[in-house]
Amino acid sequence: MLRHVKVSDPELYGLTEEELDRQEHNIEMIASESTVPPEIMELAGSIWTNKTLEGYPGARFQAGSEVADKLETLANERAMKLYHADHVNIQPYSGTTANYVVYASVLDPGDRVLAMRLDQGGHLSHGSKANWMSKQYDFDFYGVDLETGLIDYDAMEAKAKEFKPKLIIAGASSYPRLIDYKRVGEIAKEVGAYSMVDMAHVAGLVAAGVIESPIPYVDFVSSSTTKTMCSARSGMVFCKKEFAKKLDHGVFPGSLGSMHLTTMAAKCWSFKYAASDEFKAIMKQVLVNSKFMCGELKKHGFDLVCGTSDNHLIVVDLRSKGVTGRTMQTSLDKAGITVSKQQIPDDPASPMVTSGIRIGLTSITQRGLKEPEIVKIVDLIDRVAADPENEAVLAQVKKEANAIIADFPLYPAGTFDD
Ligand code: DSN
Repeated sequence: MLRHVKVSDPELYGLTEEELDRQEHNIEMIASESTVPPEIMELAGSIWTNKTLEGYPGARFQAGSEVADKLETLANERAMKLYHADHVNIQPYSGTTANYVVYASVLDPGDRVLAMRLDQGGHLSHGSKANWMSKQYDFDFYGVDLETGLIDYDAMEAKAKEFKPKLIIAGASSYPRLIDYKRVGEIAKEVGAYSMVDMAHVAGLVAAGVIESPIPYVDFVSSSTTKTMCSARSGMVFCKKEFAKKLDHGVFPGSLGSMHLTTMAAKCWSFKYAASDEFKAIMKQVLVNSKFMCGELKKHGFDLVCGTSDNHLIVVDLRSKGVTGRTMQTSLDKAGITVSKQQIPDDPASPMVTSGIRIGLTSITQRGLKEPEIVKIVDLIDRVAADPENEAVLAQVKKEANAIIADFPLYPAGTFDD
């Protein structure tokens, strides 16, 4: 790997090797992560990076675009076929950028937008006060029923009628259940709003057909292509045919500049791979592993937000264990298990401390871990929760965590040999 960098910049080469080693030896369960196939790294670092390009196939601002035109056209065709969509724009650079371009396409400054609360599972770019979008548009929020943890669609509808938004956004960063996209689309129609789903976390599950797609039910669907899609660090937006021109204009020249042909090529590869039996089997197993881990966590006395999971992620409410999300994140990390701290609905702790953790199953499923390994991992998580500051416990757990993952290499031997 990196044979030229190895010679010209040994320091940076060393850091990259160190990160490979970290990923190889840790049980990675950050819900927004996955392990990209080597083809993604090849394409994301390929000669496409030399080409500057703006506009759309057949209408470019730079010469020498004929091959890139073929690439973007092929990628668009594959994406639309994979997701059964009328239209796609794959120029956005990330999931967050994909959200911004939808806003740029349909909103004017000061327009009202209704989105899910960040502290109950939403996303920063859906109008959080901390995000600059909150200064451009007038956001209000819906949330979950605090008893069940489930999105309260009746409250969403009532708020939509009262607030009269121009856009309603669904989709979340930390919501372990399925979202009723049909209902979201209906509520938006009822109040004359555009509807949008940010499917970043579940795009791979949707591509594989193991959970329902939002695409038939709403006007715009934005997404990143990392997370369950297991592709390059990039984004994409789908829309109904009637909004195609609006979206394309909102992307370029509306808000973005030259596209990244490297990640476009990588996404193009993924749109083919995601239709394969291999990818579908992985996504199916992600759901099996997630549900199974929920059962194991409950057996060990952990409370789960929403009671279970229907997707790739689990949110654990740690209050009954008397440990914070921040402590668990730090202690598990020391013990070779990587998760993220997570606010739970109505969290008494601050966002930096939190009362929960979020666990994602994609990466470990890609590596081949199944139920027997999950039994062991949950036992390790429980031992850390019981004694999170005990360095001897953490060292022993780390040894066992490393032993579990050692049988499931991140990449097959020889993948990065020259
Ligand atoms: N929103 C962040 C997450 O879900 O972890 C990054 O995509």
